[in-house]
Amino acid sequence: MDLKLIYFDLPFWRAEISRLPLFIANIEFEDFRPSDEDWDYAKENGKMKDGTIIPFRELPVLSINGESVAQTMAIARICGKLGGMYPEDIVAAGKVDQVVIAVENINALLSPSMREEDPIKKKAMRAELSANELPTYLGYLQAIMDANNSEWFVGDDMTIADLAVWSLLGWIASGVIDDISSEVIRPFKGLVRLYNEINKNPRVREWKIKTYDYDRVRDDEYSFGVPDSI
Ligand SMILES: N[C@@H](CCC(=O)N[C@@H](CS)C(=O)NCC(=O)O)C(=O)O
Repeated sequence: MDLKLIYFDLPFWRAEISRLPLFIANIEFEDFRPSDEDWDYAKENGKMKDGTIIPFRELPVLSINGESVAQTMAIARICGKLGGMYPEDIVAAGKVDQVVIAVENINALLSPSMREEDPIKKKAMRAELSANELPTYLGYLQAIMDANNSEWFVGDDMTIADLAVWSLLGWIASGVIDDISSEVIRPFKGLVRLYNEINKNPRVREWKIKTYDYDRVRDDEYSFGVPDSI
């Protein structure tokens, strides 16, 4: 099977949720990270320079035997299935999806403040996020995990749901989102434990050493290295 996963050169959850199941399961794939110039071309033409179609002119895109699949969730299901991190059972699969979509929703909660250019408004939005919106959503996630009676969100094994939450928490805990810190996560003991445990997974550690550039300094809130513990 010919697999090429296209996403920017960042450890963002939208890509990690699919890169990691492939890497952990030792499945060969091309981890393609377009340059700004590559991306400008794709935005304009709806395809990469090698012809790979970018259906919504957004990333991630998975090219699988030459067929393009877009949208984070669709790609994550494929990569999760290939890597044995997505359940066969339809109820369990739905429970995995609900957590990944919650991660998408938390990302969407953060997005308006990422775009806000007025520093005073931005600070106020971040204060609201830290005090109310994020704790509320993280509390819902914690309750789902508690109901599963396991260290994972669904069943007894790590799934893409756990990886999505891990990656999102890493972004928050990295401190690059001004005025939002790991303190917002700390009250949720199960989430903290999940985060720290996944960081100890030998394949995850290997992946981080191989691909996370802790020294890179970029002037944006997406540039980060996921800390090893909260
Ligand atoms: N609905 C899409 C959203 C993807 C998305 O927002 N991608 C962003 C990066 S995180 C993107 O491609 N931004 C670049 C651009 O629009 O130029 C999904 O679920 O994958």
